[in-house]
Formats: sequence, structure tokens, C-alpha cells
Amino acid sequence: MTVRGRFITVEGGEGAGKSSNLAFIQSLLEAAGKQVLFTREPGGTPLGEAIRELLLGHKHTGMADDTELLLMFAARAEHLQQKILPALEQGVWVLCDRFTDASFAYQGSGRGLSLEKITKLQQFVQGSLRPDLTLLLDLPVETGLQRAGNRSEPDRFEREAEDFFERVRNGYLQIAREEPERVRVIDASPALPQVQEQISATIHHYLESLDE
Ligand code: Z5A
Repeated sequence: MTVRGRFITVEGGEGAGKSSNLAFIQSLLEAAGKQVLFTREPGGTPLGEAIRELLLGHKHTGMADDTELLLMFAARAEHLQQKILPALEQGVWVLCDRFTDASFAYQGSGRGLSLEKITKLQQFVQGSLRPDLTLLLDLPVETGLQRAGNRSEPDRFEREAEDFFERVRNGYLQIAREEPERVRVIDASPALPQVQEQISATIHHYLESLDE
């Protein structure tokens, strides 16, 4: 199958500012003439959103780590088949709030599940599909937690201790070191206009690289 659209994902730890920047990223892509489908994980489809409720709600607080991982990938399988792949095949650009890097960072580095196990699921569910570009919004855990603390009721993940989020951050940075071409690290600690300057430069650089 020929994939024609591009697949862009946005990642980051707690309170990194994904929600604050996703519409901005979409507007940059649309200004460059791309048709963009915005979606998110876990979720993105009716079944995926139902799985999201199970994962983030407080009804199943003692969920086994393997169950959590499998639910993430079950939602992802549905998302890919029903939404992401059909869009890419039609030449639509897909902008996704989190994807499999989050499974490596949260379930792998955060929960301590084996990266080999996650890699096998990635292969099973995605085949060769990987994001074309990933923006990793990075900031110190303490700053992210302070920012997130100003918001609503914490979900099941947001109740984790600070060292969990340190492991998640390190997991993400490790992926960025291993795949510097795909994963661009954005310093999310300054004020929003400065964060968006970096995002804008990264997106424009990526778009230019496609024209070369
Ligand atoms: N998860 C997983 O474990 N495994 C997986 O495979 C996947 C996901 C796919 C749901 O994700 C959870 O699922 C997530 C990982 C797990 N758990 N956690 N934690 P989510 O993306 O829906 O939830 P989230 O990570 O908590 O994202 P969020 O709540 O949307 O936060 P955010 O988008 O990064 O931050 P924000 O809402 O844009 O900003 C937070 C606050 O900071 C807000 O008040 C802003 O106004 C403020 N802000 C933002 N930027 C700035 C700057 N630059 N300066 C000052 N203040 C700022």
C-alpha cells in the first residue's frame, strides 16, 4: 500500500503544552496547503474513546500494567484501521496527539515493561508504519506538574508520583537521541510565544525538506 499523506505526532510529559499547541501546528500545516486530520490517542474512534475512558478513569485503578499496554494497542489498532490509514491513503496529513512513543515512555520507561514486548506489539499493530515527524515538547517534570496542577481533576495517570514522570521524560529523551531525524525536541519551558517560534521553525524546516 502506498501511503501518501504524512503522519505527524506530538508527544510530551505531563503539562508539556500539547493541547496549547496542537491547533497552532494544524494552522501551520494548513497554511502550507495541507489537508489535515487532527486526532488523538488513546482514542480517535468511538471504540478508542471508550477504551480511553477505561484507561484514564478511576474505575479500574488497580489495572495490571500488561492490561494497560494491551488496551493502548487495542485502541491504536482500531484507530489505524478506521481512521489513520484511510486518511493517509487519501493524501490527508494526520496530526495525532500522542502515539506509540507514549507507550514506550509511559508503559515502558514509566511502568517498567520490557521495551522488547512493546516493540513486538508495535510491529504487530503497525507493521512498518511509523510517524514521519514527531514533536517532543520537553520540560522539567516539576514545571509540567505545576502547570497541569492548575487544571481540572487529575486522571489515572496524573495521580502518579514525580519519579514516574521523571522516568517518562527520560524515556522520551532516549527515543529522541535514538531517532534525531524523526523526533525533534522542543524546549517547552519558556512562555508560549517562544515555544511556538521553535515549533514554527521545526515545521517549516520539515516542509522545506520535502521539497528538496
Ligand atoms: N498514554 C500512555 O500511557 N500510553 C500511550 O500509548 C498513550 C497515552 C497514547 C492521556 O494523554 C494519558 O495517556 C497520558 C499518557 C497516557 N497521561 N498522562 N499524564 P493526554 O495527552 O490526553 O493527557 P495529558 O498528557 O495529561 O495531556 P494534557 O492534559 O492535554 O496536557 P498538555 O496538553 O501537555 O498540556 P496543556 O493542557 O496544553 O497545558 C497545561 C497547562 O499549562 C495549561 O494550563 C496551559 O495553559 C499551560 N501552559 C501551556 N504551555 C505553557 C507555557 N509555554 N507557559 C506557561 N503555561 C503554559
